[in-house]
Amino acid sequence: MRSATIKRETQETKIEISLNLDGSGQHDIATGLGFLDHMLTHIAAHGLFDLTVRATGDLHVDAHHTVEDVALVLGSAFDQALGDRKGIARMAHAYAPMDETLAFVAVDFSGRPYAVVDVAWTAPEVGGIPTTLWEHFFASFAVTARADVHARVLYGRDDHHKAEALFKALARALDIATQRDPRRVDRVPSTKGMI
Ligand SMILES: [Mn+2]
Repeated sequence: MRSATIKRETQETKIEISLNLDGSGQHDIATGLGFLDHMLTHIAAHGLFDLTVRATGDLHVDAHHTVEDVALVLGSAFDQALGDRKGIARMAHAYAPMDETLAFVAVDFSGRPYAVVDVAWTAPEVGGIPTTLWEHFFASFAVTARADVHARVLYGRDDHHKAEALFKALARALDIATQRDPRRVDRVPSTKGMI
């Protein structure tokens, strides 16, 4: 089973995430932030991952710690579920349109954490969450997933659409990158022989 359950508790947040890479898109997500739930649901539904997320964060402060820590734990879940990364496609990219918006995400489960996020937001907030936090979400995810993640909104007007298209593109890219390619058998997909 390529799956993982990760619990993380700090004085700021308490988070538990279960992920099955070879799922069917079943999801049960509650973070206390409706818009974050909406985005994580897209990862499950469009990545065909089974995903359970429970988060209790210091929302009386703001959304920052909850968004950040959910991203960190989600990245850890991908890292753990992928194990030694043998046989996976490793690199993938996807475009996702949503009405007037077009988003692009490329991922590489390279073992080398890096994130580049290029989005021109229209407003300072979307769904009660500062739009700048989405860049932080992708960066935090990249660190613990030990992946290179490039995310870009090519154009669009509506910030809800921009965020949603980004997460749909992330989901599709993660699905393809984490799939096993039978031609690789059990080889690590790196000329170094390890990731
Ligand atoms: Mn929506």
